[in-house]
Amino acid sequence: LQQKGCVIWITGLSGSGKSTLACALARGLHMRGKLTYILDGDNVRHGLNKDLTFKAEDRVENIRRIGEVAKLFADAGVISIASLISPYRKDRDACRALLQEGDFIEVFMDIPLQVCEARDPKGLYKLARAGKIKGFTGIDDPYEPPLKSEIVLQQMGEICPSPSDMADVVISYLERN
Ligand code: GGZ
Repeated sequence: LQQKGCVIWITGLSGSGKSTLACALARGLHMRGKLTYILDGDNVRHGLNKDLTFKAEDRVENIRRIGEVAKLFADAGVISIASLISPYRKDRDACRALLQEGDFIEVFMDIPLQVCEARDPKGLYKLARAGKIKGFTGIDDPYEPPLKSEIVLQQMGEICPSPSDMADVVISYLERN
């Protein structure tokens, strides 16, 4: 296997496009002959992390486990793509500390709450606003944006770049570094 593993850690609000970027990125890397594995919070919560809720201590554990698994994949030479809200800076930084310098690439989906809420693909923001989901990130639970992520993806005015354009930004970062 002619590749070095690393962790690409995608953080951001629900509805910011983390999973979509993860898929586009995996596709783009696959086309370049790279082996990837996606660890998506929402999916991992159906298996490995099905004992965890959304209260703070369980989110901490969700982030910790996904960080450890992402590191195992990276050790095996795979490009692991973690996509989870991972709202707490301290816990993302703990995952970063598991890897060698340069092997943890944090990608911040810097999409305003109002945009995520307008998308509301699963109707969860609506439920959170109605008080039917308690402790929803961005509504009544905190999100701590990264202060120095390797990559920040934003809208250009009203326009959000396409998933494949965003994936290209990440892939060119990987190629440069
Ligand atoms: C945030 C929640 C919540 C609460 C359910 N807060 O956009 P989605 O729906 O498909 O993805 C979100 C997912 C968040 O799981 P993560 O493992 O990424 O979160 S964390 O890193 O904070 O542990 C959302 C849905 O689960 N969801 N309840 N209360 N998102």
